[in-house]
Amino acid sequence: MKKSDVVQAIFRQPIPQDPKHEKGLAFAPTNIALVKYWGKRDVELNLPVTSSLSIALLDKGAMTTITLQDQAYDTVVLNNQAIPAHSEFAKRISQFLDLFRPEKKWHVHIDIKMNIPAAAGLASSACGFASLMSALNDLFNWQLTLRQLSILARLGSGSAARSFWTGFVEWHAGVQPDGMDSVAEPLAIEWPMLRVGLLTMSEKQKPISSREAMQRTVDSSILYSAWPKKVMQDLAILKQALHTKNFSLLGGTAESNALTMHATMLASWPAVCYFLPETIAAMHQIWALRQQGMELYFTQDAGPNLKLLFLETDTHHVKANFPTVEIVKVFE
Ligand code: 2P0
Repeated sequence: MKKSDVVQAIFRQPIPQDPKHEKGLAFAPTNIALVKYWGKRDVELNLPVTSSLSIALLDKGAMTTITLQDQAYDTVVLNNQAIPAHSEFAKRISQFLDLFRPEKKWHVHIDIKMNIPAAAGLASSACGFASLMSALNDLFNWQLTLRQLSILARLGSGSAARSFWTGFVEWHAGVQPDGMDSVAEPLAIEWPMLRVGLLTMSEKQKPISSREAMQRTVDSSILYSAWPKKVMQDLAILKQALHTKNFSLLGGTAESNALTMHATMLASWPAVCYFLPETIAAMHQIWALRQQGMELYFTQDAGPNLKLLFLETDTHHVKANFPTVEIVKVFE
């Protein structure tokens, strides 16, 4: 099954190619997985081995503007910087656009503004592809549903499937080979006291992309066989924590899930290690604070930075212990 087959199955008719507005514009929030997506059962369609569950960061994400242009190529600007056409990033975007223009009749100028560090493990591809997909939908007035947008954005980047909603979002792994059931949906649970703290150790480009690291883990880590079981358990416990508003259970489950994911990576060969000395030092600081009774947990994605998880009542403690932390509300 190819990506273009999925696009065809969703549109069911020739894709409308006439823009309805001068510009397509959309914002998508980035999302932080509390139970992670790590490993694909279908590399072409970005179909995951397991389901995952994330929380959206309300006002952190990507704003994408698409304008048609009278050129035979696309241009991409990220945070006011032109991206070279031959770069991996620009090629990935153009190939994604090709799915929606079988005859290559149109080309676009894409302006992406992200208020998160790109490629430092802060899910920039998630909000990037989600906002790109929504902006295309806006430009051509395709009137796709959020479910359809989630499936289509997943073809660009797996975690983008979860970036169409705020709050808690579950991406169902699905079982169908065409991935029509591998779609995200929001959970009807709010937790206004919940806070996420972004603890940035490095904004440098990561040493290995999450896509490559994920594949290497699946291909070479002996620990990977335990991962689906761990995710299944953690998803059940996390949902229980959400329903009962048990913060220790939420924090502990998210932290343990992230550490297990990184353990599977460390057992890959060559080893995938996203920890910097500063990452480990911060972990020890968090564990020491927990020993003193503070309800503070962390999660970590494919980068050296940590995301702190805590409740509003601990905000001043967190700020006092981590002066550089950027605190983000996750509910209005
Ligand atoms: C997640 N990550 O659940 C996990 C945890 C990183 C660590 O999804 O190849 O950029 O585009 O499907 O979505 C990052 O991987 O990978 C990711 P592709 P993606 O958030």
